[in-house]
Amino acid sequence: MPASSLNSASLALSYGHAEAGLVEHSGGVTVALANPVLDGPADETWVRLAAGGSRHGSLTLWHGDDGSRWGAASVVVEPGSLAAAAERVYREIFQAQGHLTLQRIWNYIPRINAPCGGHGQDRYQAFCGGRARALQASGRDGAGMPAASAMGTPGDVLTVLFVAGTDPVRHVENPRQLPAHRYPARYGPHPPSFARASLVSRPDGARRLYLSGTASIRGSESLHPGDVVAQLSVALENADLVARAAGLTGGLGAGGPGARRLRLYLRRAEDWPTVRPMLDAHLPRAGDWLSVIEADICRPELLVEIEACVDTA
Ligand code: 3EB
Repeated sequence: MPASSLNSASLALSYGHAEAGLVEHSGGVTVALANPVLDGPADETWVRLAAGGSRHGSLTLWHGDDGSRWGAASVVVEPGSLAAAAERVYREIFQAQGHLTLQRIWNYIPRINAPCGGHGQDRYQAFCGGRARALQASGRDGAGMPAASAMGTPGDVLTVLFVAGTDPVRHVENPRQLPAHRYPARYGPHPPSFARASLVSRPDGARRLYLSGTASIRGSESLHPGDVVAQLSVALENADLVARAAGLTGGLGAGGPGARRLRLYLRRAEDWPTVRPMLDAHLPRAGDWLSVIEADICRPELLVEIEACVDTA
């Protein structure tokens, strides 16, 4: 293949599709999700690919042209097998990871709030159980995991996207939230495992902050059930605290124009006009990239979650 067409191949996370799946095409690969787009771009291009994908079990793996490694699974979950599907995907991620460091993981969990297994558990908790078993099987504890998001998605497909690399990564916590792997058992028998953010340092001194899905949680408790405006305010505060804890002076506002990409997830599409003025007030800069996606949040009382990627020189 001529270098020019290799250079144009890219990996994008893309919302608003009739069906979820990995779509390889002449322009690269699209990780397609069925969540509706409420505003802003439907696609987020993450990296230019240096080569075509290779298979590893349920994963497809790619090399980014910047040395990063990307992998994705998009698997149909048969009834009753969400935990097993999550365990399989995570076991394969840990195998594929080799000597690389995980930087960021996105999880899209079909019908995330639906009951599961009849012991008062829901599907998010089942997903956490499968992920916990894979962690245990690979001899890890939850403490070393990178930034992540775990969102609901319509249909029956579990989608997991991750990026790993050789650059140094510092995982960051929020001083006002309990680390997720230490959540008490009332949020589920197997706590989630992710860092609030992961800061990647490039050889040229540039840094990238991957900010996890961030909700209205303090300590381990959900604040302001049912109040989307108050929830967004806490989520934005949390995001800012984490960005500052990562050393970004200026918090979530760090970096020059175009340095920040932000995604807002809303459980209820009708809340977008309500919260839009708040976001406009928090994102006053030209060049800010904002995508608004309809998605269920992992706890039923939560209505909004934000995630971000901030590049600084
Ligand atoms: C929270 O703070 C909200 O299970 O990987 C955010 C990011 C959330 C990642 C995960 C869950 C996850 O607990 C939920």
